[in-house]
Amino acid sequence: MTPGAAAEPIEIEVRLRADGGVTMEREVRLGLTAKPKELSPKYFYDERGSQLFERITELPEYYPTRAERQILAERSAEIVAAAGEPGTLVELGSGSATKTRHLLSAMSEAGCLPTYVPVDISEEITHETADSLVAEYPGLTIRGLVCDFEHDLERIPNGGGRRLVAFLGGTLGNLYPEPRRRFLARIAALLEPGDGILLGADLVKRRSRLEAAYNDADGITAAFNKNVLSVLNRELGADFDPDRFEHVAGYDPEQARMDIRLRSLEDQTVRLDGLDLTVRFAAGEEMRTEISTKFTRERLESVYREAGLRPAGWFTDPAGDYALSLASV
Ligand code: AVJ
Repeated sequence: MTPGAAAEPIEIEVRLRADGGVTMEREVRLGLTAKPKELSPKYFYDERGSQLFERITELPEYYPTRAERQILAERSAEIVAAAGEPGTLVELGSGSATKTRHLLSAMSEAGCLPTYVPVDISEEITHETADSLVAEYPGLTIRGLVCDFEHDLERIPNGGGRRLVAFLGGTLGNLYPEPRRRFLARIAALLEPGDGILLGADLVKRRSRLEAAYNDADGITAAFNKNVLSVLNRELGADFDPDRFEHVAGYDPEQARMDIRLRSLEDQTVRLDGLDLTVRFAAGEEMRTEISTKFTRERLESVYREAGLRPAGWFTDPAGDYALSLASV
């Protein structure tokens, strides 16, 4: 053990800024008064939205989660070796850390008792996850951080040894190019020489498969998409009627991304009391709720370079549907 290191197996720092919802108010007002209208995908994930997303990950059409899990299950030892046998795993958006266990196991098998730094917005989940992980991995040290890593990335502690910062799940695909570059550049600024980033990304493939993954036969993705309207109803005193909108998801090959929208089925007026705002939707008008960018290896490597990162490893599932890639500074 490092001399002077804290003895407690679990330490979790909470850095939630109570902004009273002003960020959401500001963002939603901007999005609903823009042309075309747009909402941020981060508002999908209330309790119901998170449950719907869980169901999406189990759909036969939705391959990314299974592909990522397969790569971690089969190739974690290679990934850990390629990352230079890090002693600390930082995970952005750790949640219940189901997939992470493969990496932690590979790190322990490589011979060091790892430090795990889960970074998540939910304090409850982070505590639960920490408790079960220390029970499963004797000797594991946890230095968690409860925060919105979009804002508080810079608070991530440095644990022992090399650090590997994992950003799994393909969430990077939600970001537009410029915010994406800034986000990766901020991670790059945190890394010391020898540290690395491990990023999950969905890959370009046949349009029919991409579109099927976001237009499942059971309508779970449609329900997930429309759930954002219920979130606005509750959080901002709005009166959206989800039945007056339909789910639309199409692949834009030019931008290499899925474009996910809600289309107004009729001329309608929506009131948001919390914003003192009234918004009109024309029949057929579409409001974007998410983009989900699909990458090629070449594209992702140039995204890395633009952010000051060096590509350092590429791991896909056997079908080549999804990639975990490594980069370093
Ligand atoms: C969680 C952002 C990776 O983009 O595929 C799934 C979210 N949206 N179905 C994705 C999502 C509709 C998902 N990410």
